[in-house]
Amino acid sequence: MVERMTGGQALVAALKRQGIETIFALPGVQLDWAFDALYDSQDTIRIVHTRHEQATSYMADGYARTTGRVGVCLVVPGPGLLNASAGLATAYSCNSPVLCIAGQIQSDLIERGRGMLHEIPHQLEMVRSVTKWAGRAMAPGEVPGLVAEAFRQLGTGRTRPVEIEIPPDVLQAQADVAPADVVGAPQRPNGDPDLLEAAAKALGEAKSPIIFVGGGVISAGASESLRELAELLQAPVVMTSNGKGALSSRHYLAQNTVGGRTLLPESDVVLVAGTRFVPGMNQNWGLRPDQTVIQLDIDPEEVGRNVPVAIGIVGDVKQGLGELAERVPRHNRKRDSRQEELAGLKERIDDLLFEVQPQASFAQVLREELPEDGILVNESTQVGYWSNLGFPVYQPRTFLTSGFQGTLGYGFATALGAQVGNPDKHVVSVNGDGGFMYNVQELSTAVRHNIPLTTVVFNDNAYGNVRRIQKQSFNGRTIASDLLNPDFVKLAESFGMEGIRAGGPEELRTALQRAMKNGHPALIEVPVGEMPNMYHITRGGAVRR
Ligand SMILES: Cc1ncc(C[n+]2csc(CCOP(=O)(O)OP(=O)(O)O)c2C)c(N)n1
Ligand SMILES: [Mg+2]
Repeated sequence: MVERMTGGQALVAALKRQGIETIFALPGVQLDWAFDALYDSQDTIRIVHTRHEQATSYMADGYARTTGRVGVCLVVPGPGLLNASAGLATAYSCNSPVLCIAGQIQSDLIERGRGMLHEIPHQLEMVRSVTKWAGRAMAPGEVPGLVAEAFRQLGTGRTRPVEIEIPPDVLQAQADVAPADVVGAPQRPNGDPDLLEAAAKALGEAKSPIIFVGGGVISAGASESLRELAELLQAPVVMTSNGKGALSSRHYLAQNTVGGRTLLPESDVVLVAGTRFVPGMNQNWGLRPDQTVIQLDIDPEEVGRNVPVAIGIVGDVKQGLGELAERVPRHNRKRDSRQEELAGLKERIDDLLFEVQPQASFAQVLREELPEDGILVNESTQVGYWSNLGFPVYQPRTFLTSGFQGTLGYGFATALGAQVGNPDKHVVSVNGDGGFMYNVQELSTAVRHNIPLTTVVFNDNAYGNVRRIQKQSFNGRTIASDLLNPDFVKLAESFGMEGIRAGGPEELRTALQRAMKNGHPALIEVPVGEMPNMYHITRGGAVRR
């Protein structure tokens, strides 16, 4: 039904039609008419306002990745959008469905270079670097279609952030606006049946198949099919840190990348599903030409990008793995259970990881205190690096990383968003003192919006990772890596939040129990010394076969 409304009202109506219930936002003059429209809709759309735009996009990402629903952030143009861009880059690297709504300068002055408030040239082109699609509305009547297209993009193919922008005069202007159709279920093409059959045959006939998976299995909701296929093939499932939870860590077939390095050389057919298949910084997996690679991915550009593939299947990973599980039995060898052998390998890797102290003991306490469905949001800090490999994850969407961006400082705000999206689950944010202070101002957001997140800060008064590398590689010449910190407990208290200091793993346990019970945000500071590096393990070759 056509209705007379402002562009701002058209925006809010379109978001409501898509079922949006939460927006992470920071206002400003170009957005006044959007916020005034949101004022009237506070019973359906909750506004969580932050203290810096970077937190709006991080929170939208944390919300999106843990719920599978679209996370929305709303920011002013120019500096506001630039501030949000590290969060968009992180969401981009983690294939997260984030919708960023940005302001613009007055519509008839765009790209004139007159120096209007918050003007940056080529804003739309700039944001395309960290989104899969971006668009602009130049009249209120265009707003519903723009929002619908944004949701179509979010639900089609590989999920990645998108951006829309609306100039202030368009948000203010009144017009007769017709609603656009609601975008329905995600449109994700099915894989080619002939290729799936060829893949099923190769896997079924393989002597020692192996499966590598990443976050794509989690965003596709393909865990069940993955487990079924892996069990049929008795194939180990190697999960990247972003793919943790695709198969429960309790399963004997579930392996981390250390296990992957150990098992890959003896595998003849390698199924790569929903992962870029890149082991880490400037390394490759060291495949041999006699190993057959089958790759399944929703993104055609990803197939064969990093390794040559014998069979490349473009399609939805859930449908593809389901089809493979259905087709493999017709080709499958008789296979004995590899439980004893692979559980043994896991144990040896766990023993090796447990030698990395104190990281292992801290992470173990975190796992023991976090419920089965609790969510851990990781960071670029010593206990975090350890967790990428060693932290057991039992369910999809319960372990977040910053993906290939490795964005220091993303964690605390991302965890706040995860907690907003999962009010009934326990969420724990792991931080170093360096990374935590990137978003320290959001302590205010946690209290203001009563987001009951438990935040742990491992404090070594340093960019510890950098300092250790400097010491080891540059003969003790450390520079720009020592940090001066506030008293974190007092800082938390000054925001009106519970602050607890924990001297070691067992005190961390008690602190976590207390924090998770109180139903309010809490910060736990853990003073620590320098921790050992674990490159000898991540680089591989450390485990005997
Ligand atoms: C945006 C960004 N800037 C800089 C870095 C480089 N970097 C990686 S780890 C690190 C230090 C982390 O310090 P802290 O959070 O205290 O953790 P710690 O290593 O001390 O445990 C830095 C500066 C990065 N990864 N991302
Ligand atoms: Mg530190």
